[in-house]
Amino acid sequence: MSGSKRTYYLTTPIYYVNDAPHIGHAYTSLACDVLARFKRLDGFDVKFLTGTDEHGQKVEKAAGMAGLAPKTFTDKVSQNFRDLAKAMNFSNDDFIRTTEPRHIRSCQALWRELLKRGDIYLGSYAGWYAVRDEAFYAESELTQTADGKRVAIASGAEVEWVEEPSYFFRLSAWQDRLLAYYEANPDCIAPTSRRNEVISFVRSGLQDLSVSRTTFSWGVPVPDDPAHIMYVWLDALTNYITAAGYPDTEGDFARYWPADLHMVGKDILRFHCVYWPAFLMAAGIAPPKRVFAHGWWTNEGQKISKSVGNIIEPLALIERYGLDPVRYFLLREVPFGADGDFSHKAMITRMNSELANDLGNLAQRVLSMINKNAAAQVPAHDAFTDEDRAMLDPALRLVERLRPLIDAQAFHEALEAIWVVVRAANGYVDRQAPWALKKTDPARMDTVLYVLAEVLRALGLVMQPFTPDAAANLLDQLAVAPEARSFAAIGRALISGQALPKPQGIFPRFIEEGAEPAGAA
Ligand code: ME8
Repeated sequence: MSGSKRTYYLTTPIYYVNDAPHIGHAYTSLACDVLARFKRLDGFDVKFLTGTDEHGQKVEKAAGMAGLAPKTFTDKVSQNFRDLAKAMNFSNDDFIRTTEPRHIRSCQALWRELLKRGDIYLGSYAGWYAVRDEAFYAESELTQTADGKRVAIASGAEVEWVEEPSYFFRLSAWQDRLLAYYEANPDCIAPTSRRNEVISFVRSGLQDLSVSRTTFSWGVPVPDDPAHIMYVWLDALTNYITAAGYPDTEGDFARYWPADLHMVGKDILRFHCVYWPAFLMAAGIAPPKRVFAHGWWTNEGQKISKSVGNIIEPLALIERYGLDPVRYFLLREVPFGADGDFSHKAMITRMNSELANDLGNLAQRVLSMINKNAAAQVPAHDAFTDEDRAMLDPALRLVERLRPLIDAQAFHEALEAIWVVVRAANGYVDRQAPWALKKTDPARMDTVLYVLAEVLRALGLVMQPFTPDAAANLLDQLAVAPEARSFAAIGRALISGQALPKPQGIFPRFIEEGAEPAGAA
């Protein structure tokens, strides 16, 4: 154990392997990655988990369509999600697959615990099931389409009638305790609109939940009754404790559980905020501290779907715009929690006006002036004027400003807070006009450039979670030592006389094809 370091355990949903990863998957994991990096830089002992959800009818069907045995299929498709994590520069500490032995052991241990405590009983199920959502629906949650199909109102997924022997989880018995848990933990579901949605769903009454299936076999066998496999959501949710070491409740489990945050899309709120805390409380395990449900992306105004054929592939975006601009865009464009629309026009505007013009140009101007006029060294400085202080202080206090915003998952506000400083620095350069001071007052020019170099250092530090490569590049150009890049090192000011490398751009402009001068390329 690493002593007294505060821990922070956060998770992404584990993604179904029936599909190739798309922008929505990248988005959730990106938000977690930024949080994980922020917390590590802020001195926390972080555990960041992601992975793949590989059991259930939906995956079994997809394997069948691909003409492969489920295990062969899931081995192949799970790798796509690992590749995505690498391509997006995600810093996850673990990648869990629900087909792993550690997970099967964990699910079966949880099952035994629930059975022992009387919260699981054998019965039979007759009702509606949507394979696409892997969810049971009550009659009142369904509607009929124009062509006579029965679909879930919430998701539009088609349902089928299922009748089979089934184990049930006594969810109905947990209604009051769930409501008491929400009441006692005001931050356990965010944003507030989602919290209200969950509370009103639970208030409306809960029915016992079918937690096993017998009509197919791709799942975790129920202990001592292998004709049943566990309902895929009971299996999937359990991943969060498996990765913390369950059923061993010492070591990592004692250190990291309860999780600080489950990040999810709004589509899977009920599973995480109703079923999951009920399963855990029923097994005598503490529920997670917080679930944040973010919004959904559409593509140029349209719902993203395989059948429409408008899936946005993260790899194609990265290839076109570069990784860090894509990471920046996704968290800057839309208030985190709300739905958002992806458009190439918006991507290019953010990339060019904010990254290239505001921050990229600032760094380029300052670093090349230092290179040319301050002997390629961190400049010397005199006492700071009030204007220098008014520039420096908010920059050096950015981490304090960002902490509560990151804890609230308000990534867009965090970036806006950083940009307040970026814009102030551009204004400061214009007003101080260091190029003009070169002849009239070179010592003052040095001080101004020193202030700006310090501001760039602060910006480089706080941009690390969002745009890790570009931030590292900026800090390299300021010769900030690797051990001086944590947030605790914000007070380690640049030392005058330190040699600096030759400047290079950090955020290139995006030039649209066809926008080049005629004859170019
Ligand atoms: O639900 N916009 O897996 P899944 C934003 N296996 N986010 C999106 C999105 C979009 N258009 N589309 C998908 C499952 N997502 C289960 C989870 S967890 C114990 C089991 C993201 O592959 C969003 O995070 O269908 C959503 O919750 C998740 O992908 C669903 O991924």
